Amino acid sequence: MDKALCIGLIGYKFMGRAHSNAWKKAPLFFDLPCNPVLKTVCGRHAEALGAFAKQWGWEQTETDWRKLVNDPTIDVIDIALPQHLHHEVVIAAAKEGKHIFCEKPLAMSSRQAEEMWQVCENRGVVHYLNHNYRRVPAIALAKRLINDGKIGRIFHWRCAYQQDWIVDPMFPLTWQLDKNVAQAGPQWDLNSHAVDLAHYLVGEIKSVMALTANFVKERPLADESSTGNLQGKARGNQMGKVSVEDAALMQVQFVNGAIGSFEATRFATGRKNSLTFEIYGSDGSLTFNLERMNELQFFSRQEELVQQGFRRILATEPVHPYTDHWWPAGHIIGYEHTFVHAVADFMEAIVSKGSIEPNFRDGWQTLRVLEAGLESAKTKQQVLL
Ligand code: SOE
Repeated sequence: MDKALCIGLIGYKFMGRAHSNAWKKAPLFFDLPCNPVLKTVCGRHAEALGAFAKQWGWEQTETDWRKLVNDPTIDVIDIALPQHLHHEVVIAAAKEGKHIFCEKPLAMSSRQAEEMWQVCENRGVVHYLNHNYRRVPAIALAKRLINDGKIGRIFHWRCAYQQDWIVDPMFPLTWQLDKNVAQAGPQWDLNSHAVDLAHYLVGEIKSVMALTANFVKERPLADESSTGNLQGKARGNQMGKVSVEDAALMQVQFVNGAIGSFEATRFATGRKNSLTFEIYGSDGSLTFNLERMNELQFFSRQEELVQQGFRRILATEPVHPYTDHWWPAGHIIGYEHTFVHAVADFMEAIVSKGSIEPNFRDGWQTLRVLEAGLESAKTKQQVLL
């Protein structure tokens, strides 16, 4: 591992921490073709940024993202910002020839996403969109079983991504609830993950019918210095309008004939970060629950009838995707490991001059589905893609 890859990270809250951890851990657990150097972290508030850099081992700080993007010593721009800032940063970084690791959702619209994808392709830079759940070992195993024909023809996809962090009506109006910054609510934040998984595991979507709901119309304005980690404090008594949906339901048809449903909400009281999916096919079925992320439930019609039934595969054996890099067989891993897997695959793609998925093309395709969902909810009509 002689080649150094200098990283410039923009953003230092929840995702900034998750990404920093991944850059640090990857060389300890993976035999990488290059060595990531935590060079510069960028953010607006110098003092908080300095403390973050010290804690996570970033060599230097920068408060102007344009200077970071123009810095010739930087090889990779890692974007851990809210989505309204992605487009401008990606276009500038790609034009400087930087490889890009970007948090989801990719952009504010599929039009922006398409431009980001095209500019990256034209400049020949590696572009990765961090739908990290593809790199949960149990989900990568589901993909392998599907590819190996164990499920047969897929009939049904059923997915629910449920959280409850804004169920309190006095939870403040953080950026995630502001359309100008977030574009949409759980349809963008949560269904982007779910649609990415559906594309990965089932296939392309050709039509959408949707419904959205807004349960709390106004909330106290947020004290921005207190936001982060899906938390926040009110600035005072002043209220502001919630401009995104609180929940979204979609029903879809896939190109391959399967049908599917998506449920995304921040109002599922008691559900913290629950992502579940079920896939039913002609030869077998798979179900997954992120709250038990090391497990995959598998039903096979190939087995003798007398012993058929859903069985739990613990995806922690050395034969399972990614797991041989961690602990001895049977030892579970967690949320943060998926970011390490992403960073390791991304570095491999850069050094081999290859590509990685999901990338900005995948992000564009996902945003087209999410936009179709919002349009359908508005017009109460089915939208064809
Ligand atoms: C908030 O809903 C959030 O942090 C998402 O933005 C992440 O992508 C997901 O991994 C956890 O929940």
